[in-house]
Amino acid sequence: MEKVKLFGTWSCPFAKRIVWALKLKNIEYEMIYEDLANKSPELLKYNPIHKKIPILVHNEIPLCESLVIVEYIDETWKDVYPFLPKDPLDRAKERFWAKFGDEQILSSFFNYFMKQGKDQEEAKEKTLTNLKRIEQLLSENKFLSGERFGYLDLTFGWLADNLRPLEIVTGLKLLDEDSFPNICAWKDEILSIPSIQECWPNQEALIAKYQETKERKGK
Ligand SMILES: N[C@@H](CCC(=O)N[C@@H](CS)C(=O)NCC(=O)O)C(=O)O
Repeated sequence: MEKVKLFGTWSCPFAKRIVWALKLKNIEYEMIYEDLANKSPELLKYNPIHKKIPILVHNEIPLCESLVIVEYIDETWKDVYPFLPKDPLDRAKERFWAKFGDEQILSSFFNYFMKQGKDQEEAKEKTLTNLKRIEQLLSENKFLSGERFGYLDLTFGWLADNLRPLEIVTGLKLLDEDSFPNICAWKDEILSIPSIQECWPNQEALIAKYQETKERKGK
């Protein structure tokens, strides 16, 4: 009998990758919500190096780093809804873009909405330049992984669910339909997948969370 536990928070973009991956593969698991201001002894024991979530504990063995966890899930439950393509070259390409997204886009995206002045301008420029590459990737297929939602879409899920709440709270507009039609259509496609819909983060709760962050920073 498989025993799967996920340590995370409801809003962590990295933990959401794992929630979506488990849902797509129909894997039962126990969710353990962490308070990152007061990390549990289990979190510190299971991830002593980075002390971060998400952590997947499979039959008492902990795994850390969301991209590693997604691949582990894919390889372990390989018969149900495979995420990565079979061809090694296609797999390598998806891994390249996933790494690029985490290293070059994710933090500048959040910085654009959270920072001010010059830092914000720089973050905007970097994010838009790099998102243009993602827009291009989507010019041939409706998903980043091709005709079907896959590994690369999972890794970019943070973009789909955080964009609107952040735009609402800050009053800033990052992507519009004219300049980024493919990414805008991709966001809608993702939401039309029933398993994703079921665990789509509550948008009102995300808005409230970002509003609270904004007010705290403004003080
Ligand atoms: N590269 C990591 C990033 C994980 C991460 O940054 N998690 C945040 C929450 S969203 C965290 O645990 N932060 C706690 C801290 O930095 O002390 C991954 O992909 O899993």
